[in-house]
Order: sequence, then structure tokens, then C-alpha cells
Amino acid sequence: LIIFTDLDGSLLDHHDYSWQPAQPWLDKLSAAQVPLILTTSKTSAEVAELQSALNLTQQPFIAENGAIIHLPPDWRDEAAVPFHISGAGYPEIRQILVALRQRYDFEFRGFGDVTARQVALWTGLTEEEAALAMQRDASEPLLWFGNDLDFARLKKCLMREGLSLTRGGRFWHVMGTGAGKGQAVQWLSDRYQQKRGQPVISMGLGDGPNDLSMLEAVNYAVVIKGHHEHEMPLQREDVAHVFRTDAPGPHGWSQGLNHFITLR
Ligand code: 2M8
Ligand code: MG
Ligand code: MG
Repeated sequence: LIIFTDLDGSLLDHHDYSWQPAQPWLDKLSAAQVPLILTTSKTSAEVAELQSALNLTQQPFIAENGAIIHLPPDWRDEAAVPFHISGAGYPEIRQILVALRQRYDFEFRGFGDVTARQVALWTGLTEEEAALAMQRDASEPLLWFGNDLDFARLKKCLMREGLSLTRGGRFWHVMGTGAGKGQAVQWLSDRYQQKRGQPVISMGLGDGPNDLSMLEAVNYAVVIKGHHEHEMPLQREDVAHVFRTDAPGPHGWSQGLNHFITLR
């Protein structure tokens, strides 16, 4: 068994980013040596900090919504670290966004437009944490202040540039069209399978639209109740392998594990 988990609104509380209610399960998974792979829109710099706080530094992780995969030292054969799997790099994404805004007067603010203080105000992170969130390699979170028509136009313009938009808990995320949590989860699952020489069972937990591709790519999916009104439609037919929690954040996260896993 390997487990992929979203952070904000899933393992971490949407507001204060705590994971205390999940600690008993974190301890159990660690004792049973079940890999827990953080799969998030956060940056490598942010995840590195969280990985040490969660005692997961030996595990791979997936950052920036799947654009980046980070492998631990004993996995580093051919892949560079962090391993940028697909899509444009951050400078290119910023360049395209700024050019489109100049041309069409689009009303948005990205992390690259503002100070760490502003990111801290938007997110509830400390300024130090916000600075880590601003160290981006391959995706840009932004807030949209314009109308729907302009938003549709932005989407179209980005598509022409090979970029797409996905929705996190608070922000829209701009990234390469080929990248996503689902692709990254598939890639890592294959690697685990190769390494172990036998099929692996995977589970995924997430609360937002940006988690849908991950929840389609795993054997067991936990849809955590979100702090948003978006439906979380899954196309998969094996409904017995999908569990929707009624609690949000780390409480819901634990509910999901209780539902699917019995550890002896
Ligand atoms: C951003 O992502 C969250 C994830 O759902 C969001 O869209 O609300 C990130 O890009 C991240 O780097 C940051 O830590 C987080 C803080 O709320 O916001
Ligand atoms: Mg989330
Ligand atoms: Mg997320």
C-alpha cells in the first residue's frame, strides 16, 4: 500500500494548517512502513519543511500540483532533484501572464506580483512561510478579480500558450497543460511497482478540484469535505472504492483511513 495525500484542507486544516487530529494515523502508518507521499500545490521549499515536521523525509513528494516530483537520495538514479516532470518553468509562466495582462487588462494578482506580507494576509501563513510559498519552480497561484467573460478569455489565451488553470482551496493555479497530480501519482506508482517487483495498491486523499486527477489515478479514493462549494465529480465506476467524508481537514482525513484500512 502507498498513500498519496493533499495537504491544505486535507491532512492540514484549511485555516491554521495543523494536523493534530491525524497524528494517531500518521504514527500507525509510519509503524507499518506505509509510504505517505505528500501531493500538493505547495512548493518544494514548503514541502521540505513539512516533511521534516511530519517525519517523512525518506519519502518522495509531489509539489506544485504535480509539476515537480522530489525523490529521496536512495531513489536518485537517473532523475535530477527536484525533478520537473512537465510543463513550463516559473519564469516563462510569469512572462506569459504579465504579457497577457498588459494586453487585455486582466484583473488578477499572482504570488509574483506581491510581497510576502500580502501572501501571508491572503493565506494565513506567517511571512516566513509565505516566502517559501513564493519560491516557485513550475506553477503560479493567482486570485482573479475580474468578470467571468474575461476569465474565460484568460483561460483560452493560456491554453494557446500550453498553460492551464486548476483550482486549489484559495487560488487558481497556472501550470503546464501536461502536468497534474494525476500524472505525477501515476508516474510514482509505476516506479514503486518497478522497485517492488509486484503490483502496489494506492490510496489518495484530497479535498479540491485540483485533486480530482489524483483521485481518479488511485485504487482507493477519499474525497475530503472541502471549504468550498465545488462539486467533486469522479468519473470512476468502482464506487465502492470511493469514500466521501463528512468532516473537513485532518478529521476527515482520519475518517477516510478508518473507512478503508484495518491495520493489525
Ligand atoms: C496555495 O495553494 C492552496 C492549495 O489548495 C490554495 O490554492 O489554496 C499554494 O500554492 C501554496 O504554495 C500555499 O502554501 C497555499 C497556502 O494557502 O496556497
Ligand atoms: Mg486541498
Ligand atoms: Mg492542495
